[in-house]
Amino acid sequence: MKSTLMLTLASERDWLTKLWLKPGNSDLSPSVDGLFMFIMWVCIISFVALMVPMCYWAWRWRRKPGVAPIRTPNHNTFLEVSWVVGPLIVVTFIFFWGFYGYINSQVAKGNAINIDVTGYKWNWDVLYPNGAGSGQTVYLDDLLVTKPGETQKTGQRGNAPVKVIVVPEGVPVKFQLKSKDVMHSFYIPDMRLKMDLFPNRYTSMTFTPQNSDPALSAAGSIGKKPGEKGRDHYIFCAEYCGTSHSEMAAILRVLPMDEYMKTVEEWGNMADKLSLVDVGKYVHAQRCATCHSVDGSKGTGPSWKGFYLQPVPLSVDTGEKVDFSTEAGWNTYILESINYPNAKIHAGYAAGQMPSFMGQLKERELAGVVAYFRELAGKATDEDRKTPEPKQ
Ligand code: HEC
Ligand SMILES: [Cu+2]
Repeated sequence: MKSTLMLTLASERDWLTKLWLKPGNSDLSPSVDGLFMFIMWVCIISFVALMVPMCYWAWRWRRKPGVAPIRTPNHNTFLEVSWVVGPLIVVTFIFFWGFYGYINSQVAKGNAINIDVTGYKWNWDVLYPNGAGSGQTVYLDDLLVTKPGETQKTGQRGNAPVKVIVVPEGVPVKFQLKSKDVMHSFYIPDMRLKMDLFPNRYTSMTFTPQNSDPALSAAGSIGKKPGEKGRDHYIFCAEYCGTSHSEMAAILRVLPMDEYMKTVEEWGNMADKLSLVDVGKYVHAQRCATCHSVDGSKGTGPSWKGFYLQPVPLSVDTGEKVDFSTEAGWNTYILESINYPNAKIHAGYAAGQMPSFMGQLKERELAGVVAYFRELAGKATDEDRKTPEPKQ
């Protein structure tokens, strides 16, 4: 009965609903929108029911010359019981409706696809079940489609491009959320979902994306090449997390299931399609850029620019002789730093900051990182820059 009522309330989409809410795109939207509008109507009705009699009575019983003031009654059991019990019934109803929606956004269906999201200052990392990360970045508002088939460049909003996160239409997905540093909040207004991310703690959200038709895309067709499929939605960070908080956005793209599979597979095999230097750049952008700059500036970790083939000052003398003047010596040092970051510590940097990436990078990605180090030192070879032949 309750769900029929919610559906009716939400599917009406009267002018008042449209004023507050853009059309929802997940299985949760009818319940959330219905509850929102229910509370809205409770507010409107109680406002009118209280304010109109109040104004009328203030006028009706106003002080008149020659009329003695009437003593105010100080007790009315019927009234007192009804303004306690009446609202209690309404808020209890609201509680269970909200709880029902909350549980639906928390308990994932058995066949849900698990997507790992890590927030950090100031971007989102995604990890798909096949190990792929997001393989596409776009500028917000880069392209706006005016009429079908016609695109108009509108310039860029924001300094940094944001990642595209794809999800399949009609299949439940579960985002598993955590943070690397401070609190963030993963907010997808079109899916009616928002959940905080914490360091050292997992939170999650689950929903079934609906409708991959790009025509009604709430976020426009951001950075899409003509013919690219899917419907785009904004993702924001909704917890003030520092300097570039306002640029901590992403795009959620709902694709038909087969397109989704193709895209995630392609992103997983990214390393086989790019030159070694580009693989290194890609790995850096996806997983290392928060701590390692490539312009020589000091971050949480040392910059990757300018150190290759230079001696690295180590804070503890392990007694081991490292020959930093040869490529072999440096490449060994890079690989060791990725697998065992605490084996040797670059002087001036803290131990225990860099997580080990052991087993997380493929061989070609490791070679790519080394090639990128060479590139940043102006020592990349033709082999490093060569795009591999497509495999048949
Ligand atoms: C959370 C921050 C952080 C992330 C993310 C990170 N690193 Fe580091 N990295 C550090 C710190 C701090 C040091 C210096 C201390 C040390 O030697 O462990 C370092 C040192 C290194 C060094 C040694 C360089 C030198 O000049 O001594 C290499 C190579 C390296 N990291 C590679 C990587 C790669 C590759 C990735 C991404 C796959 C990565 N790091 C991700 C923090 C990070
Ligand atoms: Cu944030």
